[in-house]
Amino acid sequence: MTSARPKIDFDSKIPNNVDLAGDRKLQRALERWQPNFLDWWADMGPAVDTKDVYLRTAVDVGRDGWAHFDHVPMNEYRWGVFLSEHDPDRRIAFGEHKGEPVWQEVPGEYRADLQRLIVIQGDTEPASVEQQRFLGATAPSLYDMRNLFQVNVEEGRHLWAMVYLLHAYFGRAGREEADQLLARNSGSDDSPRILGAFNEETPDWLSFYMFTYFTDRDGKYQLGTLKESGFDPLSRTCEFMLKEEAHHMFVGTTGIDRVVRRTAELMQDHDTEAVAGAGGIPLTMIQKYINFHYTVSLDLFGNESSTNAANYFTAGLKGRWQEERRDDDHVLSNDAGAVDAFREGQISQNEVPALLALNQDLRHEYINDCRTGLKRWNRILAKAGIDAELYLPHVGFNRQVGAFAGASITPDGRVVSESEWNAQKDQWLPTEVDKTHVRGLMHPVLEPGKIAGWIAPPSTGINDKPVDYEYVHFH
Ligand code: BYC
Repeated sequence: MTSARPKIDFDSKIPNNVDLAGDRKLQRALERWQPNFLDWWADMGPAVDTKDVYLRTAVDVGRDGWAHFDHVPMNEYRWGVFLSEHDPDRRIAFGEHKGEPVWQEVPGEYRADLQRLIVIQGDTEPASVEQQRFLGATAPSLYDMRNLFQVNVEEGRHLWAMVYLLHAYFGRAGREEADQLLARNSGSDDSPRILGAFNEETPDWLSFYMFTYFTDRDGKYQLGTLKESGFDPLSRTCEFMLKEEAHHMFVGTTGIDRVVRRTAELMQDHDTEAVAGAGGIPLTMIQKYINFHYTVSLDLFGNESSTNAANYFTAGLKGRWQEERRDDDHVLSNDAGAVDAFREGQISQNEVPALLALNQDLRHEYINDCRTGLKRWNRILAKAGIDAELYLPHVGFNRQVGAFAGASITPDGRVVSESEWNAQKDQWLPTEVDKTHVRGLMHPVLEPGKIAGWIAPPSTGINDKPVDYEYVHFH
């Protein structure tokens, strides 16, 4: 494989490796969008006033070293447009165009579908920044505050990535969609974000770690399928976004590790499961937060049986997770698959053409990946000698989208009456009392190296810096 490293222009207003300077019209259009983005960031981005933050900035896309770390004032962060390396030999790996060279321009017949996929992806990025806007005020340590802001600036960059595609390839309609990405807002009554999970609140740090574990992980899988796209600029954009995404999931995984570790310590110290009085988060509450965030994230995979997904695949727009490693014909027109179904009050399965089953196929990969976190957290509990396990609830529990939408299924997969479900739901999902307890623990800890009492410290710092490094400076 030959691949070409695109040249980086870090001096222009918008750092990029897409030769913006060579396309004045596009450059001007993006430079007109830039102040609107900065206004949105000021209104909707992190609400805590800082002097500067130790942040990673993308400066290259090569294999060795793509990021630069330094203290930067957040509003001076250099949000740039970066596509991963270009492979001139790349061919479409699936669908009816399998084997043809990838497209450098949008094929007319797929314009609407591609635009829709890019808009949905783009909509989630600023939504998450809006959801996390107030968390900085209650950060459990400077290390965590820095991680929050890192996630926020990179979601901002991912918005830039999608806006670049809309401006560069979708003309006036694309520019209008780019404006709309700043006009919709998470949780707004009049113009909410497109997907359900992105209109939920992230009011406390336990929710933040759950969001970065479960919801960012949907991002990993959706970006992984768009990375397979026959539309090469989308593929290359997503490939690079995935690099940044890894840290976001690390924040979630290790964040929940640390909450579980601290809860285990408190359980041992006080010889009780009821650690709320000792300033901790009881395991039962952690389980409820898992139940909630996991199930709203399952909804992000759409319907189990989807003609949209079939059409995207056949057209070569959205592939499967690790498409090229799959051992089949990559066309799937003669294959069958099974999808979840809920019929006459019973959990069952439907046999459907494999092409229709692609959302469930991706969800299956996602669920397996989610299980790795549960194993880690249960290992922490076992090591502490605690005889309790956290788990993922049944896929039909608490669903709003797909076969199980509205069904009354318990976390252990029993179908019950609606009244029984409602009578028990406070044992399964966070109640106002739980949320109030968790929020009540959220007090900022701003001294380097110090940590809030409800969470264990991290085992290492960022970029080889010590845990007690001054990751954030204030005025
Ligand atoms: N909420 O045929 P179906 C991330 C709609 S996260 C509301 O099953 P499809 C990130 C659906 O739009 C990754 N509506 O749909 C994470 C469709 O509407 P129309 C974001 C929903 O298209 C953390 C209708 O129901 N990226 O990056 O197969 C922080 C029929 O459904 C929902 C993507 O999602 C829902 N949950 O599947 C920051 C990738 N689910 O056509 C970032 C792009 C379904 O009838 N999106 N509907 O009007 C897609 O690939 C697909 O559109 C979906 C839905 C997987 C979302």
